[in-house]
Amino acid sequence: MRKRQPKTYARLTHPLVRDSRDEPFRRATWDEALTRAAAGLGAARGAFGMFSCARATNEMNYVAQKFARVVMGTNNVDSCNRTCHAPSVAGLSAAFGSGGGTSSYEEVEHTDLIVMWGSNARFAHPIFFQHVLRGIRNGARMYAVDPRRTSTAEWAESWLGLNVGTDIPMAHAIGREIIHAGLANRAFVERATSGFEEYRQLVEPWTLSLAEKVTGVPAAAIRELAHAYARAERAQLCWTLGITEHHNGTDNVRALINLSLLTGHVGRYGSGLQPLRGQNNVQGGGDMGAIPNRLPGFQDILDPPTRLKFETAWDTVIQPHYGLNLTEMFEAMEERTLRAVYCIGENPAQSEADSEQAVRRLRALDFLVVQDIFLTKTAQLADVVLPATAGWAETDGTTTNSERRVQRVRAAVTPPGEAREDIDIICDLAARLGHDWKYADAEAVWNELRSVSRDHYGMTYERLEEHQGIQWPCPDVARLEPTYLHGRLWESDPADRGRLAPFGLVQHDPPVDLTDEEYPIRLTTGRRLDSYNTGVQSGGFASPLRRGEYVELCPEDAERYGVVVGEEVRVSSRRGTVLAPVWIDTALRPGLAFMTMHFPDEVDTNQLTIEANCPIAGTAEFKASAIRIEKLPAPIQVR
Ligand SMILES: Nc1nc2c(c(=O)[nH]1)N[C@H]1C(S)=C(S)[C@@H](COP(=O)(O)OP(=O)(O)OC[C@H]3O[C@@H](n4cnc5c(=O)[nH]c(N)nc54)[C@H](O)[C@@H]3O)O[C@H]1N2
Ligand SMILES: Nc1nc2c(c(=O)[nH]1)N[C@H]1C(S)=C(S)[C@@H](COP(=O)(O)OP(=O)(O)OC[C@H]3O[C@@H](n4cnc5c(=O)[nH]c(N)nc54)[C@H](O)[C@@H]3O)O[C@H]1N2
Ligand SMILES: [Mo]
Repeated sequence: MRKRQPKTYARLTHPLVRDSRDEPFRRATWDEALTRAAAGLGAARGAFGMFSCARATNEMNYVAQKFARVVMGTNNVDSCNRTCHAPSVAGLSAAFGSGGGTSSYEEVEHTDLIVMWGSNARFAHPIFFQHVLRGIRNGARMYAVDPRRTSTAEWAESWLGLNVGTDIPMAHAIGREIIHAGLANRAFVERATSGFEEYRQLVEPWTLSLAEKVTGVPAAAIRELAHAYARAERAQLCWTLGITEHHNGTDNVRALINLSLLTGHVGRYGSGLQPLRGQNNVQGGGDMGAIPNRLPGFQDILDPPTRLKFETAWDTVIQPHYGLNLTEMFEAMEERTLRAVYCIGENPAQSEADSEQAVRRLRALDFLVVQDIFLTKTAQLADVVLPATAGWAETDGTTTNSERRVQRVRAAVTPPGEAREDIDIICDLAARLGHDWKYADAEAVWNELRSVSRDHYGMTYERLEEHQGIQWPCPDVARLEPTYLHGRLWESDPADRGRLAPFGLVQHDPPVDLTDEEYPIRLTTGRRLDSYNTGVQSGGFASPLRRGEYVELCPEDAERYGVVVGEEVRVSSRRGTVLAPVWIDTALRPGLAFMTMHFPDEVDTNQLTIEANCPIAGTAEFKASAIRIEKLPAPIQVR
């Protein structure tokens, strides 16, 4: 067996440039690198896109989107939120008008029921999971809905091991059962929602026995979850990528939200909806406007008074239409209408579905600037590489977590070499392109944001310090709002209740990449506790836990293929082939395999995944590919 050591990346310590892509990089001064970057980007006005960093601060994301909108005149700005929770934001916005998770971590400790749906929080959100465990200790019951019996599921009272991509049948059957058992919260449905009758008709065919057939979960277990959720006094429904990373991710999210509307488990202390966001600041990146359809404060670009407010504040003209999202920017590269990219702290060469295609598109750009803390595979494709300080521990500012809590972060260690803060680099580039923004420090950026975003206005740095972080919305400098959103839905006066929350009328739509005789195994991909995303940031430390990449199979499948732990096999999908050693895991069932995205330099899992995107959110179906596994011929014995 070949020994696979995860690749380690060295921190970037000085700028790198090259005259053509065939040449190696050479070290450059900041002045030369910035002049080149400004020339290359400036020449691409009208065909420019920006990827902004979900790990860097709010202040950095605010300045980055301002660079795209003011300096480059475009709304083409996005981040890895697109590969991840964009369907949650789209689904929650459609239902409630705002895309944030509705409750706080504290409420998870004071609830009666926790449903972890398509979420392996024990591995991926270990801090949040501490709150879950406290909730369980306080008497909450927990259910896990996941094709794998994950480490999270091991803590649950009941594990519903559904087939990949059958969440809508499961949710609809739960909804139907709640209605038929007379457990719907009729009063809430009437006062706060719209479209109930259509929803009732939509879910009517989804009997427990039909759902059992489609999902593979026994009818009795589905019924039990339906009754437990509807009868609970307070309930938290948490979901993550098992729901969103599908070609119909937004529909999946709507199907879950429907259950909260049916039971009134939203808008009250202890009852809510929690999409656990991915990176430390992916919530903040979107809030700061580093997305193509929203200005800072999650304000709609299509709204003329909103645009006017920002045009006045920034002395500019804002394009009156949505920009391209990350997925659409990659498509525009193919069509050659997007010619230059400024990529800050993202590694799409390894994180995009069908990575071979993504790399080909990045290579074909006229100009690529990468600003990162490591020389990633994406950076290796660039014309100019700019070394940044890390948003964590090397930079002052704020970040916003999954419960919408804005918290201060501080520079505590000296950055390596000539690395500079993201904000300073962006501002220097802006200045070279004719926009002289003067920010004394991160707080000055934050105060500019406060002046244009009502939801953030009440959060001065001083108050953030005093309260150890504050959740948005916080429009008032003297008051704090409730920890949960949408309390208005419970108001007795219809005028205070505002807009009704519509049921999502969504249909089951199985994964695009069908399994068949040639590709008989369903591959789902995700995370392990010991590694982070494309491995750039977590590859550098030794861990007894980290065992590199494997294709994980259940014992029955391993036996069927005649393979043992550590044996290298060929894994192929309709898009590509990789070699990976086998791991045997009883968390899986026959016909289901699991791989991570953590070791792309050793095993490039995303050569296998399919770029089938959710038409509403642009998120790819990372969670469902069809593969085949082939045993390699025995090596020739040399005597
Ligand atoms: N240790 C660690 N933590 C991380 C990260 C990391 O790389 N490493 N990355 C961060 C990021 S960016 C994110 S977005 C989050 C992601 O956090 P999670 O979403 O919890 O992580 P995943 O492992 O990608 O997927 C979650 C689960 O979805 C299940 N699943 C697959 N298909 C389906 C399906 O069809 N239906 C259902 N119901 N479930 C399904 C998988 O079996 C898996 O257990 O984690 C964050 N935290
Ligand atoms: N097969 C498969 N693929 C997936 C997924 C999956 O579940 N399965 N999940 C998807 C998801 S949810 C996500 S979020 C994406 C993640 O995809 P990416 O965001 O492309 O991958 P990361 O490895 O998180 O890259 C983060 C980069 O940010 C840099 N960085 C960190 N901090 C800073 C900073 O302060 N400033 C700057 N300038 N740079 C910084 C790091 O060095 C690193 O290069 O992957 C997606 N791809
Ligand atoms: Mo993510």
